[in-house]
Amino acid sequence: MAGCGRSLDSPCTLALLVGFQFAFVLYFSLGGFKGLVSVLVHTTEPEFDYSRPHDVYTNLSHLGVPPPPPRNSGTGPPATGPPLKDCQIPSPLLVGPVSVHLSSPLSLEEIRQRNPLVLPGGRYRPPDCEPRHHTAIVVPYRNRQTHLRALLYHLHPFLQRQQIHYSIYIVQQWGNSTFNRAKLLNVGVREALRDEDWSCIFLHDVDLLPENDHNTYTCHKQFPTHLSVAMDKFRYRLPYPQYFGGVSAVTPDQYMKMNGFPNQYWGWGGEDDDIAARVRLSGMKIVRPPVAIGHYKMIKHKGDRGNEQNPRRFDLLKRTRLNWRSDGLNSLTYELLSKELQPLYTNLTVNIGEDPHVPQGKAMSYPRRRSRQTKNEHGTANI
Ligand code: UD2
Ligand code: MN
Repeated sequence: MAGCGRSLDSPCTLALLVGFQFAFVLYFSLGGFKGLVSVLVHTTEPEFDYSRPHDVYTNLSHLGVPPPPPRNSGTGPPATGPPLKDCQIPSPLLVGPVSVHLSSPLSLEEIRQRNPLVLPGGRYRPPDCEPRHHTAIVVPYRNRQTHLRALLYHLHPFLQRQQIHYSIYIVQQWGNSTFNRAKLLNVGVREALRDEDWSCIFLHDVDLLPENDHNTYTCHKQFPTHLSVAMDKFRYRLPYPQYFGGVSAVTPDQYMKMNGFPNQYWGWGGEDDDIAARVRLSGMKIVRPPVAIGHYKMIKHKGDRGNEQNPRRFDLLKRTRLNWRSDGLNSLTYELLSKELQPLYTNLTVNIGEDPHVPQGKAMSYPRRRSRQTKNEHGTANI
């Protein structure tokens, strides 16, 4: 070719060098190999700008009011209005990233005032459209008042914008025995299903706050879902592929199929991995929202008294394959001490029994139960 000699300063060699330099700069400005791949092979991962989040109460004043009922002629059965149209998918009220305030949440009364459409028991149904999803949110709980207020402040407006029919259940472990998260979840699922034919059940840590309202609190038809895929605590990455802790969701059918959750994990750890193993052993798999959507913040906290690391968790996990059919929903026993419809949640106080590995009398010093007529932390009497 004319002009393309063999010497280093030939125009061809120079053009080649400039070309390489340009490619090199482009490669790194696109974020290396990963970035290059995502540009060449167009990925469907959605993009959100988390640096400019919306207030979590945005659009709440736009929640529709129900159409007025038709006038009654005076005789005959009360008139019912025309059926509501189905809620839109996705909800037109969604805003994407929302800001999360972790410190000094409002009082329960102030939160109630900011959520006037929430009914006693922490229930909500969109007033102007027929919801397509019916979700119970079950929170295992003991002695985390500040976290509970932060969760309620955040979750109510978040869920109302999603236009779903929902209710929040706080399953409070009564007494001084070791905490048992998975057993409390079993109780919550069973009690919630006594109330209503929920199509989806969320298992929700009290200290996790979702950061993007496109992360809808609904279930996958076939498989259990793990929602908290990107937490600030783990630098917004999934810590390991089978991870199922934090926030997850099952349909009642999926829950029955895996025989619920284990009852034998007393203390911190292991139960989430057992649940993930049950999903696999019962022939299902875990599905997840994209990392860009499944953002959560966890309220920082120390370990709780009465929820020390469970030293038996590794042994238990080795036996999940043998135990999952006999330990779970079909072996669940508990005593429901009270059920109260609080303004922002349904409170279930339950006696789930004692950790069999802690000798009696060595449990932590919570006030022991004298009679069934005790006061709980909400100041209401347990019946
Ligand atoms: C991780 C998991 C959690 C669970 C736990 C091991 C994440 C984000 N979460 O949480 O799902 O698998 O490890 O058991 O990875 N709780 C109380 N009172 C107590 C103790 C616990 O209410 O005294 C409840 C509360 O809802 C809390 C949850 O149990 O969020 C999990 O306990 P944690 O927050 O102490 O454990 P953590 O953050 O290591
Ligand atoms: Mn936590």
